Amino acid sequence: MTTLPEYLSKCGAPDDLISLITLIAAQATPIRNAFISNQNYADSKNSSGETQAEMDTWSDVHLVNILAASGLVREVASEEQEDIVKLVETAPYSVVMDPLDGSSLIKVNLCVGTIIGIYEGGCMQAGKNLKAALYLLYGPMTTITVSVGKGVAVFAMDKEGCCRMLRDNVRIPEGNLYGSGGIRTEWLEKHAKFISRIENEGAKNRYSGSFVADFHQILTYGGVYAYPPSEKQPNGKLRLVFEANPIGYLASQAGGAISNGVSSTLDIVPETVHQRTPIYVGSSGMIKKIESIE
Ligand code: AHM
Ligand code: MG
Repeated sequence: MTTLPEYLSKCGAPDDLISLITLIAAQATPIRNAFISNQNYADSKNSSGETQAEMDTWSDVHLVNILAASGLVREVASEEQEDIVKLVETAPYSVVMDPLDGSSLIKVNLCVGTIIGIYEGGCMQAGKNLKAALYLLYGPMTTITVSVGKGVAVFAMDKEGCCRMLRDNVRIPEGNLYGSGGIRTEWLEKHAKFISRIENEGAKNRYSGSFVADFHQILTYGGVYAYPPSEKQPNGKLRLVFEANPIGYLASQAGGAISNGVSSTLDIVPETVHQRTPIYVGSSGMIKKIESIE
């Protein structure tokens, strides 16, 4: 079975990008091993005002240290850090990351993940400029879903830590699963119309509370993951830089799409590191539907 570095090399990725991606993928083992002793919430809050889980900060510190030691990274923008972390000024790449997405699910042992985007140059670029994106999913298996702009492939980590290909040329089908965040009574009219329209067309609700895990399901079976705007949160909950952009890039590489309900979030140049955006991501037909509703 093709290994992760073999696949990246076949895609024509430069050697330093291959090293960076394989280094990040290898962190799935220490991160997974840390779950057992980091089960609780910490006393701290992140820049979005959310209480941090011990695993949020553990994985953030761990990944920043690893990226710093690699010498390949200029800047890191992390969901768990107030400001962009400056590393090696002359290094080729910058990393955007959600070190542990879905962290409220750690206590209940549901699937969580690490989301990564890699840019050439600095962090504050539109998602369409990403050179690579990947996520590590800590489910029954540890999997790595990756794109370097040549489609999407999924790897599973074996017990020696080697990432072996499970699926290549992944395409998001026009499926009928949906998961929507927010509270139904607080949904705005456009979102409520969209959900009722797709439900009437047979869409089935599946929502776990982990964006990365819910997206992985959509990537496989098709449908849409949404975190909509509301009166209280006009830009929804999720963040453009660490969550929407890497996942949106993977979705578009798999023939799907991402939108804020009006247009692609991949075209937005971020103004602030922690800015939020409404998210609709999944099968391209679903994204056309939400964008077509007034
Ligand atoms: P996190 O990055 O702090 O884990 O927050 C993002 C998470 C997503 O993984 C998930 O889809 C969403 O927040 C769940 O929010 P809610 O509890 O409002 O449904
Ligand atoms: Mg997150």
